[in-house]
Formats: sequence, structure tokens, C-alpha cells
Amino acid sequence: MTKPEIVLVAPMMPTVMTVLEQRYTPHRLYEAADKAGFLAEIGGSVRGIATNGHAGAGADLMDALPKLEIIASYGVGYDAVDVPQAAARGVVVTNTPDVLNDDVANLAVGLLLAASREMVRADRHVRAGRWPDGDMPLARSIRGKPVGILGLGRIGKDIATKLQVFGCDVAYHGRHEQTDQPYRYYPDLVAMAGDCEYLIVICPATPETRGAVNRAVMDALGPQGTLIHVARGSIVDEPELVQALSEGRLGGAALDVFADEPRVPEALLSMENVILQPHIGSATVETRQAMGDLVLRNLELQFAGEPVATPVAA
Ligand code: 8YV
Repeated sequence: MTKPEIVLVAPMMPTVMTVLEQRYTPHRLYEAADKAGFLAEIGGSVRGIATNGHAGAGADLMDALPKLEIIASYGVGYDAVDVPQAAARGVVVTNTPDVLNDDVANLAVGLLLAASREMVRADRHVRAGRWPDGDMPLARSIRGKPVGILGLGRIGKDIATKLQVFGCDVAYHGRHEQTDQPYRYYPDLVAMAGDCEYLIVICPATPETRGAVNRAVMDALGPQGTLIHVARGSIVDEPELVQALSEGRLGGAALDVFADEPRVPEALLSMENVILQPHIGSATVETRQAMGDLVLRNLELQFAGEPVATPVAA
């Protein structure tokens, strides 16, 4: 039997790629210099796309693949996939929910701890040989501190559970109150930010959440407040963030995601009160393997004519 043909928009980890190569005929779009020419050559027989949360899949790519059945994305956020276009063509879209909750939540909590204890600044203090000249200023404890979570979804709930172990006072904002959750709900994001010392952003990127963390939210969080961002760059107004930090209207930030990755605003690079990460929320061997396994499972089910495991709602 001939193997189904797949377009790979971005690579996955090597163990996943090995299985993919055994089962399918992969076409590596990310290696092609002339992408349009490459697609014109192989596009006619391709039945699937494997992509990731960053690269996604747009209508142009779908246009080049008339036999396309499935877009399997290696990530939970699917804002870079044109889901309405896929739905209009009867193309199934899948993502990798749940399997990455633990590690993304760990990064968010790790950033909160690192920011509150100034761990990155302390590391620089030691490396620069400044310790013999004096101790670091005292940092702040997180016990009892109000932490607001923007987006109490799967990962947000995991973050909240973990923060309870540290004794934080957890609140959340989202579209709806979740009455089965023990945390305080704020229908208004600015009001929550005003009452919190830390704001953790972990909601999906949608047209509604674009720029949701704006100047008013940052000013409400204030000079004693820290923004922790592990969702998508588009949710935070990045130029406003840079300005709020440089003017001292916002106390600090710990950022894993940016508006134009892998580019990071120059001004952030020299700020002592900012921690920068290169979008590594799900980047562990175990989680990336689990994400890859789910991509493989969805492709397998689709080509077996069965319902996929984790479809995205159109
Ligand atoms: C990945 C992510 O960075 O799941 C997401 O939405 O942002 C991440 O897990 C990405 O999709 C993998 O390349």
C-alpha cells in the first residue's frame, strides 16, 4: 500500500520524525528554498499537514493541497491555523491539548518564583563577581500574595493548583465565572490586575484577546506588579509593555512569548527587572514526545477513516 503523503511545515523532535517517516511520505516544506515551486510539484497528492503552533497553516498552503484532509498541529494553541478556511474545505484540524499542561504550568510557576526571588539577577550578581562587594537586596515572598490568572482553562487550572501549594491567593479572569472552581472570579481584568501583585497570562490567542493586556491593565498591576506571560505574544500590547517597564509604571515581567518571535524588543534585553525565555513552555523531552505521539495518533486515525482524537472546534 502506498504511504499517505504529508507536508511538514516545521520539524518535530527526532523520535517523532522517525515514526513519521516510517508511516508516511513526508515533504519538508521548511527545507525548501522555493516553497511555491516545491508545493506545485508535490501538492497534488498530499493528504495531510503536520505543523506547529508557531508556523500554523494558512489558506495559501491549503490552496496548494487540493486533496488535503487533515492539519495536525504540534501544540495546543492553533491561532496560526486558519480554522474557518479548513472547515470550509472539510479539512479536519487537530491540536495537542492536555499533554503539555504540566510543563507549561511549571514554567509559569517557575517564572513567578524566579521573578519574586530575583533568581536571574542573583545569578548575574554572582557571575559578575559582585558577591564579595555585598549581598543582593532582599527579595519578596509569594506566600499569601494575590496572583491573577488570565484564562482559567486547562493550563490555567494547573497553574492555580500548583500556586495553592505555595500559599498564593489565586484569582482569575475569563469570559465566564466557573462556579465549580474555588478561586475568586473577576469579571473585569483591570479590576483583577489592580488587586494583584502577579498577573499570569495563559488564555488562548483569539480576536477577542488580542491586546487584552493593555496600558490600563499594566497600570493597574502597577510598579509593585509583575506580568508573567506564557500564552501568545498577541495578547499583550508589547510596545505598551516596553514603555510601562521603562517608565517604571510596571514593576517587572517574565516573558516566554513575544509578538514577533524569535525577535525580542531590543529595549527588554538590558532591563534588570525582566526575565526572558525563548518560548519554551512545552519544550521538554517528555512533553514534546507526548505532543508528537498525539500528532501521530491523529494522522493515523484520519487515514484509517476514523474520528481523530483531539479535533479543534471549527
Ligand atoms: C509550542 C505552543 O511552542 O502548544 C502551544 O501552543 O506554543 C507550544 O507548545 C509549539 O506549538 C511547538 O512548536
